[in-house]
Parts: sequence; C-alpha cells; structure tokens
Amino acid sequence: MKQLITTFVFLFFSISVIAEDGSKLWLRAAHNNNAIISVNQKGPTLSIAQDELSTQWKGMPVQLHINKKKKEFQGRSPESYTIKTQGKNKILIESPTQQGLLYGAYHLLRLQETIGTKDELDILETPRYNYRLLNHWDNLDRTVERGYAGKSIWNWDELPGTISPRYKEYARANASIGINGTVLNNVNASPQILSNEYLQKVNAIAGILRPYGIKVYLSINFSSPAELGGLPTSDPLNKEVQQWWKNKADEIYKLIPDFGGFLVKANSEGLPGPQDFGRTHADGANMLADVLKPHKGIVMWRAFVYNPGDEDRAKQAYQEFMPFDGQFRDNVIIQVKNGPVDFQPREPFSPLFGAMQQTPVMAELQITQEYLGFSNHMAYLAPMWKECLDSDTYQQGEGSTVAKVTDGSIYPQKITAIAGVANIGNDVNWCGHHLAQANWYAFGRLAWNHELTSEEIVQEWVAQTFSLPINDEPNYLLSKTMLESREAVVNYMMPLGLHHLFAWGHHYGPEPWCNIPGARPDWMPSYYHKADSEGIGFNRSSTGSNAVAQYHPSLQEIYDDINTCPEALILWFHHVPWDFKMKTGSILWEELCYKYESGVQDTRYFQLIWDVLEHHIDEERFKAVQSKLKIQTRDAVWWMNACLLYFQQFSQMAIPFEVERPIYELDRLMEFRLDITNYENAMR
Ligand code: BDP
Repeated sequence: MKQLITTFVFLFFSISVIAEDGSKLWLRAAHNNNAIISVNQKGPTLSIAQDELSTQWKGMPVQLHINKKKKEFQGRSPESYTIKTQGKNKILIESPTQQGLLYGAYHLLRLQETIGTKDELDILETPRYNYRLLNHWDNLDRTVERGYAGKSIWNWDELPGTISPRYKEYARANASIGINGTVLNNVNASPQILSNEYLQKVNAIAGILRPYGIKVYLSINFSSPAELGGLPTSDPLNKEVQQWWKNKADEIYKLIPDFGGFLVKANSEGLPGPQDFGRTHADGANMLADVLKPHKGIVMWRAFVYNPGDEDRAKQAYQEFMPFDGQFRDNVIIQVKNGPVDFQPREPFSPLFGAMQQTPVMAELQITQEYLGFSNHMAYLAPMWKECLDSDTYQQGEGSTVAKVTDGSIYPQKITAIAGVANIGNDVNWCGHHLAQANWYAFGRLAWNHELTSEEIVQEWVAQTFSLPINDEPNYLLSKTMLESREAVVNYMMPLGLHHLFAWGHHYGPEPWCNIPGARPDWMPSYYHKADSEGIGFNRSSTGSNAVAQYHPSLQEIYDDINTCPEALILWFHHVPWDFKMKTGSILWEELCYKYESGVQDTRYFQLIWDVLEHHIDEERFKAVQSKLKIQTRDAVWWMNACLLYFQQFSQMAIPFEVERPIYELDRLMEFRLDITNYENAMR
C-alpha cells in the first residue's frame, strides 16, 4: 500500500467536483438527453425502461423488444435479456418480459457509466436466483432493528395517504441492480402487520414497487391467529387456525394480487412458533404454504434457531432442520444465515448448505453491519459473501459450492432465492456511511450473478458513485482499499476464527470479559472464546463439540485436524495452545498480536488513501467519509487493546515489540460503557 500512495501524489492536480449528499446512490447520470428509444409494446414497466434510456442514454437508437419466442430464452428465466448491436445504427434489447427489458436498459446504462459501449455488444443475461430479496428489519414504529441509517424508510403513520418520493427512488435503485422482492418488516414481527389497516399501507407500497418488478413480502408473527384474530390458539394443526390463515391470505391477495409471500422467524429467540403447540417446523411451514399455494406465494422459513442448553449453538440449526429434509411443501424454502452462528465477521459456511438435498435452501446475508462496525466502519462485504458462496460443501463431489447448491444447478430446486438484510434507512445517503451503499449494490449484483468478482463489482460501483473511471488510478486505489476493508475488520475485531466477542447490549465494541450474572451463557463472549491458561478457541473438533461432523467427510477431516484446519478458522474449530506453532513460524499468541496490529495499521492506510483521493471526491462526501475513517481507526485501536490486554491475562506472554503499544488501561476499558444511542461518536 505504501508504495502505491507515493505514486499517486500527482493525482492532486485534478478536477473540481461538485458537492453531493449521496442521495442519488450509484444512479447519478444526468437526465437531460433525448435519445431515440422505440418499443414494441406498452406497459408501465416498459415505459420506465424507455424513459430511463431516453433521458440518460447517449448512444445510437435503442429498440426495446418483447420476444417470447427467441431461442436464447428457451428454458431460461423470463427475466433474461439480450443486448445486441445491430450494425452501425441500432442496439436491440430483447426479453420475454417487460421486466427483462427494464434490466437490460439498466445494464446498458451501467455500461455507459463504467466500461463504455464502444465494442460491439452481444450480451445474454439470466439471473442465477429467481428470488432476489431485501429483508428489512423495520418495525412499525419506524425503528429499525440493527439499522444504523436513521429511521425506517416506510412511514407507516402517513401511509397509505402520503407516499414518500423515496419509495420510488428505492424501487428504481433496486431494479437497477436486479432485486425483485422486498420483505417490508422485521422478522421479529408484530402481528399488527396483518391487520387490514396495515395491509392497506402495504398495498400502497406494493403499488409503487410493482412497475419496477419488485414484489412485496411480509414477515409474519406465528401467533397472529391468537393475537390478532382472537383465537384461543395458533396451533398450526387446528382447523380454525388454518381457516384464519386461509382467510388472511385471501384478504391479502385480493388487495395485492402479486403479493410474494411470508418470511417466518419461529421458535427463535423467544418468538412464537409451532413448537409451542408440540408441532414441528415442518408443520408450521406447510400450513402457511398451503394457504399461499393457490396464490403462487412462497414461505421463507428461517433456520436461525438455537436454545440455551448444553449443545454447541453452532450445531443446533442443522440438528433441528436436517430431520425434516424432504418434508416441506414445494413452495417452502429454508432461509439459512451464511454461517452457523450469527453474521460474525468471519464464520465457516452453515453446514445446512448442500446437506439439505430435498428441500430448497437459500442464503440469508446481512448487508447491515450489525457485527462489522455499524455504519461507522468501512467494510465492503462482497468478499465476505463470496467467501461463503464460493465455499465448497463437497456434498455432490468437488465443486458443490454454496452458490451451486442453492442456485438450482446441482439440486433441482424449483425455488431459488437469496436474501440480504437491508442497511437502508431514511438518512439522506440511505446507508449512514457513503461507502456502505456499495454493500447494497454488491448484494444485488451478486444475487443476479454470483460469479461476478468482488473487484468487478466495487470498480463499477466506484465508477458510478464517484465518477472515477475504471482503470484510472483513483478508482483502482479506492476499490483496492474497499476490497481490503472486510479483512481489516476481521483482524482488528476477531482474527483467526474468534467470534462473538461483542459487548453486552450492543454488537459494536469489544467485551471479551463480559459476564452478566444470570444471562444466557450462549450470549456471553466467554462461551465462544474459551480463553484459559492453556489457550484459546472453541473446540468443535471430534474431541470437543464435534460440530465438524456436520460437514461432508472431506471437509470434516480438514477442519478436525488442528494442523490442516485453515488458520482463518482455527479458533472457531479448535482450542489452540498459546504456544502452538502457526504457519508463519510464530506461536499463536504472537500471531494473534500481529493480526490485531495489521487490522489497526490497515485502518490507518485507509485514512491515508482517502486523503490522497481528496481532490477526486466532492467535498461533502469526502469530509463525511474522512470523519468515519477516523472513528474506525480509533475503534480498531480500542478493539486491539481490549482483546490483547484481556487475553494476555491468560497467555501471560508479552506483546511482541513490533506491535504498537496499548494506549488504554484494561481496567478502564472494562469499566467503559458505550452510550449506544450515540455510537456515531464511538470511542473517544
Ligand atoms: C441477530 C440479531 C437480532 C435478530 C436476529 C435474527 O442480533 O437482532 O433478530 O439475529 O436474525 O443477529 O433473527
């Protein structure tokens, strides 16, 4: 990195850039053109496509053409499209559907704003997942669970009478990256969302999103029949309960004929579910699936379940769901978080991927940075998601990656889907941190095509968001910095497979020492790090909780052996002695110190690179990000000091001299309580 910086000093001589507030996201092209765009049909979606192109496209005439018969589209998603240059005077975009044409239009505009369209175009695109959804964890009072960008964008009180202009901008941004569904409310769902009053509001939002090809879905509370309907029970096998759900589904579809379906968090973290009535997850999911089926709706049933007890939390979702493989209706899909615990900065992939072979499974990724520094830290997450999607499950031989076992290319699943927990709020720049918009963007792009590289995605995002052309040095510098950012977060927070060292009450700062009397042990950091005078890490090998046995034998063997387990996950799977020799030749304690140190140093480089870019970024966004990067560096030091000083009590070893000295006292850190309502100021 250092050398890079010196070579870019010349960049100071540069253009002046107009201040921007980030509200336009990556869609900043001026709408002042008057291109010739023809269509062979009429319709609301097609007119959006036509309008987007005619006002922004700067090239030769474009024809948007519905073509249901074209050979290239046979056997492919109706959202597929082609873009072809026809001689010297026309570009033809074809698709079997208006929605495909809209995606084609955004594709062409993206090319214009990124790599250009000089070459002859011959493009065929098909989405890898049929359902590409955002999950909002938004409550009806407009608070957002794990939201760090202001209040919910859904202004429930004003709806359905007042429609915020933001809804349309939201729809447009999502359509531009191929997202075709959104769950409007929190998985910790209020029964109220299914009341007729709220359904009217949902209907109003659905009306805005529809022409952009986006369906609405709702998270439901499993006790709704009792809580909202006044029934004595919500037992899924009870006839009246079933009838209640049937009536509710009919009511919803009467209002919103293309309603997408339900997302369900049941028997998880205190929420109600079928087990409250002695029934199973399959009973619950199937009951809902049956009422949605006639309307073509789906049920996304979450596998995020775990209970306090003796069993390793990381094993519980697998244990709970594997026995029901094959017992779900064909409009049910099991929604599984990328890792077996909970969106930690690094986890192995959940062993449910690939193992459930007769039930569709979808990945749930977290765009909002609950465990990666909220909207204060720069953490570009595509590398993290790719790490999961590209992981080999080995379940059907080598190459059975998580992506392939969920996208229908290995198992013949009828529903293929992927979800991302949104990082969107009513902040002017939508995501709290200007650079966090890249995560919303990257999620959409990967949901469309998981084979895109993190690098391609970030470069095109930087090009569109800051007008920094791909292949020019500033784009390269910023992209490279962002590409390194997630690993930096891992290193200064929880390197080598450490996880859940977060403070009680929030998931922002470090509290590896946290010990709340009477609290659930699996919510305590010590449950996960298990530091003692011998070493540190959770023994999930065959001599420990044996979580490794949930993976395919080829992987199990690798993870089980401390000498072959990837070091990035070593403390996830093993309790490792402090003096264990690592691949670098250092002992574990030193390696841990070096990792923390490298995370901290990276944040300092991020600051430096950003400053080098000053004259290429408008002042408003430059200053905002500069200030966030300062917080990130302070926090990184806080994390390093807290974790190393605390774990040192167990290792009884010195911090190597190459590592910068702690600047905080452990006892002061242990007393410190972050006012989480004011996390934006973070560690001072
Ligand atoms: C955890 C969050 C909690 C969510 C839960 C979930 O801390 O707020 O409700 O996941 O996914 O990560 O249901």
